[in-house]
Amino acid sequence: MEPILKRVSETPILLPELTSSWECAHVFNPGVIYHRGLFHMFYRAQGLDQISRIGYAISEDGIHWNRSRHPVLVPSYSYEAWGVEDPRVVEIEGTFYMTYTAYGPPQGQPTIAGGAIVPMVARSSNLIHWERLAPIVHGEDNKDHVLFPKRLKDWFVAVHRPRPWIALAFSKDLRDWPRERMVKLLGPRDDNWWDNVSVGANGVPIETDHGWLLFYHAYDRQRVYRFGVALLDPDDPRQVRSRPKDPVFWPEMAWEKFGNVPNVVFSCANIVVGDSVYVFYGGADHVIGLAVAPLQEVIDFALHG
Ligand code: BMA
Repeated sequence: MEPILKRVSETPILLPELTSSWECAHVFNPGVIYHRGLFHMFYRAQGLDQISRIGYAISEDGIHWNRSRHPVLVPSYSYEAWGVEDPRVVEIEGTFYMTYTAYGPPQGQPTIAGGAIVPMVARSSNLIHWERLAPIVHGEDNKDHVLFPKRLKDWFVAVHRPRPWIALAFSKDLRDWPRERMVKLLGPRDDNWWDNVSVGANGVPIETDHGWLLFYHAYDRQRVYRFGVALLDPDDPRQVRSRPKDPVFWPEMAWEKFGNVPNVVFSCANIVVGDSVYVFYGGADHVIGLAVAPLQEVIDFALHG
């Protein structure tokens, strides 16, 4: 089997920066937005203190990057004192939004090993200054959250992950996400070889003629992370229209198999530029890679794969 997404090169497109205290250890899991002819990348970085910050870089081609010396988002409150992680970025009605995971000392019960995570939403008018709004939920193991690029029937819609499900949440103001409106979308498939343990959304869902194209990641009992796709109903994304059995991408290169965490490709960005979808991803929680495919091929696979 061949992956549908093809790497643009045998090497990563972004590496840790050895001369920097905050990004010398790992750079991974970037969110990317294409705006007025430039790719803007927001990437998770760890340095000497092992705390995640969000770095920023720009590029004309998505391959060669100019990075900022300073991070654009750093832990600023106790609930994120251990790191701000896995940013996903979208523009809705002229405003930019970043969804990221805040990681900090447990406030009440720990929700993941050692601490608490909170799925946060922040907003910006210029991509540099980010204002925190609110988390989608509190006090549960929930992350991998990302916003749809437009309101649907007046509601902002978020994909999130109340383990082990990918679910949808709805909000009128991006601050209050009523529990009673949350619905499960898709979960691990017990009997399927690659997505049988855990699933979570990748980047912003893509609007196509056949519905919302959702990229997601999953791992199996060996903890190998891979990407798959699903199509959601164009008018009612709570309905899953198709979900192929096989993945579209998986670790193959040495820098995806070995690193900080082995056998991980993890993506927060699948953006359409021209006729192609660009999938930016972390390799082994250590470096950043890029894989591309014609959008039509991914849609065909999502429909018939
Ligand atoms: C998940 C995420 C990612 C990470 C992955 C693999 O839980 O939080 O940040 O890339 O684990 O280690």
